[in-house]
Amino acid sequence: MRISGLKRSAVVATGIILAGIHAMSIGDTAVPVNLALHRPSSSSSNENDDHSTAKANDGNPESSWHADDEPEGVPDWWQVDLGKPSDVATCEITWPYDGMNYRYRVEGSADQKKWSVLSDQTQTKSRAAVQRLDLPNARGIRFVRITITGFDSGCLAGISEVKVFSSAQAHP
Ligand SMILES: [Ca+2]
Repeated sequence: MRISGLKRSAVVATGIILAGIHAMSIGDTAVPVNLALHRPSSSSSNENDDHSTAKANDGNPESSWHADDEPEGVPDWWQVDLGKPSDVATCEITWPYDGMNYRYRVEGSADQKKWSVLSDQTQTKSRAAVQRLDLPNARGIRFVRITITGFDSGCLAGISEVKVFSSAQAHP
């Protein structure tokens, strides 16, 4: 735990020279750590390199992953590897289009074999570009997968940004 704490703090405190213990206390108590940032990602399909899977967790809401639109009628998904099992508390998804309805499901797994539904948004009417979800049952989650089950005509299957947090501090 001590080693992982130092690693997280090192990321948060980039550019700031601090003693190890001091940095750890700042990282663990004050600044929420996005567990998904720059972690390895994969997807069902990919439109092109400009909209690669990595664009959905590069920290930039202006860049986005786009799925290929073929074959039609098959749900597309995007997945991130957090690197180790974590107790996840919240997830924030930013869609490429504001004012459009995306329907989706968030699933989690420790091993990519057994998956559980962390949040079912397949019936949502929301048109908010930024969706913040509480995930009360996300224990020991290493892989987070978002499956897009439907969306308004005029937009496409894709994600601008996914953030995953292990504490309630996630909400800005
Ligand atoms: Ca992005």
